[in-house]
Amino acid sequence: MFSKRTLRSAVGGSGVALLAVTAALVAVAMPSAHAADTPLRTLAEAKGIYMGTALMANELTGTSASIASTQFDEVTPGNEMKWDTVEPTQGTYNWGPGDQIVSFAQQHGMQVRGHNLVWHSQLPNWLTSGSFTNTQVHDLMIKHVTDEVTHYKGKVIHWDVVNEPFNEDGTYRSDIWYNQIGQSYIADALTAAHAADPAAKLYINDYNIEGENAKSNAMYNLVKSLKQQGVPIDGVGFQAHFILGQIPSDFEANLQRFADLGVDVAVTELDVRMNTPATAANLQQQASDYTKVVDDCLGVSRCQGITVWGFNDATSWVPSTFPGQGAATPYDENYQPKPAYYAIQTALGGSGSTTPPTSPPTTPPGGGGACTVGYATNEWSTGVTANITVTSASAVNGWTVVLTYPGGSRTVTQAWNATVTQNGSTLTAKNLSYNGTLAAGGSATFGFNANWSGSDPKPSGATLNGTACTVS
Ligand code: 9MR
Repeated sequence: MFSKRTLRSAVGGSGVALLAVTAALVAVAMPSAHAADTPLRTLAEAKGIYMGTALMANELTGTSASIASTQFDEVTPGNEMKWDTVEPTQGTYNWGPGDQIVSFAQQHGMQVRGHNLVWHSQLPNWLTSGSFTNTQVHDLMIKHVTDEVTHYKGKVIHWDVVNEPFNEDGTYRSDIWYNQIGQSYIADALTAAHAADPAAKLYINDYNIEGENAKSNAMYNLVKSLKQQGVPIDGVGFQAHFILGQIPSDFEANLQRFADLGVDVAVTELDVRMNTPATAANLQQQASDYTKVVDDCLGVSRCQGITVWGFNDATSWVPSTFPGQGAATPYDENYQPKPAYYAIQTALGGSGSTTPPTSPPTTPPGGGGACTVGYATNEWSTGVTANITVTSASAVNGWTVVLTYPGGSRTVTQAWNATVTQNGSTLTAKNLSYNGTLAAGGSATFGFNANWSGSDPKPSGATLNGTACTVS
């Protein structure tokens, strides 16, 4: 099941406490556009990886918040943790925007990828035009890294410590860091970040390193040398800003050669851009491209997860940077899932369809009693994904399933295909508009994600519209 990877908690430590005290009664339902799908995050977790998205502070309400929190279990702030936002004036920190993303993540059981600490871009003017000496630049970098990682200690699980250090030909990028500190800035930044939060996983992140080429060779040699020197480097982020139909055929092999150096790998900023307006054929090609990326990550046991760089075409960075191109993400500008969304879903082991199963089994499982409740879980140290199938011997028009637990403490954070309310050790699931009618012998499936502590036993009892069911 989770053979190759350590399944990580999808919940930040403080998020657990927050949810436990606030959520005595929870009601959650999926947005209707994809209500019948098992969320990507659930499928990803079952495969031992995370499924992330970039998100900006102005996307934390409404439809975008609802899709992001339902479908994804990791968030990368699009801009809110970059130097120009965090330290707009020397030594004065503006944590507000980044904190907003972190608390959204905690409320929804999502991990946070910190992005980023040392980069050539989005630097404040005071730094770039400050005429600092080389030593001063070094000390400013160390202080910024230390202060930011300390501020988010325990809240950010992955950090892009150094972003985009290389040119396309594999030489070091000529920026303030390399020019004034030399290549040792990379080891120094990693070392400072590790000192500030020894538990955070520290990455170097870059684009156009997905296939084997001069740039990825340079990254490979850097990581190899850092490992040999004992510098705290945990992973390499492959941004994966792709052009339609141009996913490198050796992406998986390249991920594997980095993994073989003893580091984790992750797809950190995935999108696949095309000329706009998109054609149906191009959307299908894009779906194949997304499938390949998911397959490539799943093929490498040290691939920790995949983050899309924005989940919808409405807020993607692509059209403003590449005029005439766009449509790069899994959801369209109206927040409707595209073929790419279903491709990701399928590649992660889901059904890839919005249509709920309609053909009931010919024989009701469970020996033909009034109803059966199949209860299957994927459980990790603090969380659980439960998938439930209720089968009714007789036809019903509208269903309410009550699950009674013998103990344990759980807090539901997400639900799909049902509205789930919680009261102590009782969970009540009611059908949504499209799946309330069951023929005799028919089934409905629904599920939820929950945080738990102490223990997480299966339900000891279940009812369907008040009638006792067999729990299996
Ligand atoms: O998505 C970010 C966009 O909103 C900013 O305008 C842009 C400025 O450079 O940065 C975007 O994110 C970049 C990321 O931080 C690093 N890799 C490339 C991404 C796309 O430019």
